[in-house]
Amino acid sequence: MFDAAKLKLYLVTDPYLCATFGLLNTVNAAVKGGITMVQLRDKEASTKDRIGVGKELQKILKDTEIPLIVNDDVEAALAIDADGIHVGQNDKSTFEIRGKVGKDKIVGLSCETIEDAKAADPALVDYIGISPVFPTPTKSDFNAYIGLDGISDIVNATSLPSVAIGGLKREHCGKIFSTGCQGMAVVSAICGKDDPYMETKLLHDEIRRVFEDNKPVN
Ligand code: TZP
Ligand code: MG
Repeated sequence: MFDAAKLKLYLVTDPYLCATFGLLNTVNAAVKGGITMVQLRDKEASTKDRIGVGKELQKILKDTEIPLIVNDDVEAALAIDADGIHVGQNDKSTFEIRGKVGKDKIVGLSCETIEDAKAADPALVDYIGISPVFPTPTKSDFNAYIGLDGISDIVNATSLPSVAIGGLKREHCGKIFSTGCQGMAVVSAICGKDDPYMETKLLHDEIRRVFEDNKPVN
């Protein structure tokens, strides 16, 4: 049974943005700062390379409760026995993905519309990624951005837990969580920052503050 609390602060890695500080160093710092889940996302890499990086990430995550999710590449995810896989609407069907990874792996599915969310089958999918909230240079292949209001509409269209992504920064924490989704996923709010540990910690502390106050911040 997937624990939706893992979605709270979800780091999606970008090898190019992370290049200066290093991908592994960035994830290490983010783990210390308080991320709750991490996704290995590298659109250009080979399966072999993803397996190599994935294994290194598993060493970093070894003594933590932080799941490692692999973007798109089922073969790499299975080869390293990752915790799960994240796919988009244009990837293989979640029926096929679930068939390949078995019942125990986490399966995430990107959804850009209410229709996408309604079509996500809770028997096959563990969580949905709602995206993109705002325009972001980190992802270009999307139809329209959905804004904060759009998140609630998609949240309300499904019983699945959800994580919002796309242009999210610390100042959005309050509003993001008041939409009803369970988490925020970020790339550039952590990757490519001079101090990924501090950026993560500030995000983590802000999310905790939002939860403690139980009210949105401006
Ligand atoms: N999926 C939807 S938007 C996005 C992904 C991977 C990129 C988000 O990057 P950032 O830097 O957090 O805006
Ligand atoms: Mg994909």
